[in-house]
Amino acid sequence: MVKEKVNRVVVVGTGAVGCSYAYSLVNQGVVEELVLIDVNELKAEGEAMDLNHGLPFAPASIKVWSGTYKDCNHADLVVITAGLAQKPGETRLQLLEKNTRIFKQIVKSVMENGFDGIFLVATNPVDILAYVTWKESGLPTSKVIGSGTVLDTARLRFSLGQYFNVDTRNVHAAIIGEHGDTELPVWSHASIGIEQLTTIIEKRSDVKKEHLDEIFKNVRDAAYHIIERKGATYYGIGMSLVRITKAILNNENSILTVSTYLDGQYGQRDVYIGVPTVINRSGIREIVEIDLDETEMKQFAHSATVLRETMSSIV
Ligand code: 6V0
Repeated sequence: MVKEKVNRVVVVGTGAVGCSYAYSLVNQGVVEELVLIDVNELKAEGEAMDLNHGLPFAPASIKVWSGTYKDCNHADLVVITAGLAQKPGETRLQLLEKNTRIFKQIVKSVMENGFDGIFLVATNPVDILAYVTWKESGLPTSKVIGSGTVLDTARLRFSLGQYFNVDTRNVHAAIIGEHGDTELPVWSHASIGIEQLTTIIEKRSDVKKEHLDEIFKNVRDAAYHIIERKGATYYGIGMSLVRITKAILNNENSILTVSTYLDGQYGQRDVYIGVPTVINRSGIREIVEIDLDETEMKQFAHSATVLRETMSSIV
């Protein structure tokens, strides 16, 4: 009998982010098999037990277990959320050295077991750790994806939805660049429903560019604000990772601002950074190169330079 192919996702790192992702995945019925791995084996085991007890209420049947790197052999997607989290006042880039060491070990263990699927990286600094994952894995760039500015874009869409009092899903706007302090909003291509934001600003005296700048600042600094209050951020990223997972496993050709490798696009080379990309079952199908205005282009180049400089110290 031919064994039917099932979608298997392996999550490495069952901390707050990994578990929020797993919980959201189970609740949305996205995969058939979910494997949890953590250096703290008991934690992974406990999380698998807890998730299993909710399965009678899940929308689809799913097998969840705490596993080992051997389980990566048949995995379609390995999602890495392992590592150390950002401490209050600590920048994402400061986490770099500690998490790079952890990543090299994890990627090696995954690859040693014959993995030939797609890596999705969430650990910070995500752009750099996606680059490290690509280098260490030897996989093509299309198969190594960072969560990039998908969460930041979601935060912007939520905040603009609040500002204009419309459904956040009708807000079309994006944050690109580093997932961090040098990221930027692409105001030149934002729209509310099908109306360009630039037109709305010209037309409506109550909508001011200063308000939008303030919204962006709050989005950019959202992680700091949340960490000050509750110590970590995890639900938003958990759901962002599920969104990317669906785009991959359901072969959606969705456009999401993930972190991907640039090889000349946007005038940049040899850097992983958040840009709009078309994602499907093969991973990154293509990078969408939108025409940025002059200011945006400069900001983007600055963001890429900061990432490349930081990376050169470790890769
Ligand atoms: P956490 O709750 O401390 O969980 C981390 C987990 O990783 C723990 O369970 C550890 O035991 C485990 N771990 C550590 N080393 C290893 C290893 N070698 N192998 C396997 N597991 C290991 O952290 P949290 O889940 O809150 O955050 C995880 C990462 O996600 C951090 O780097 C955050 O900064 C990052 N985030 C990324 C976001 C994004 O938009 N990309 C958003 C929020 C957080």
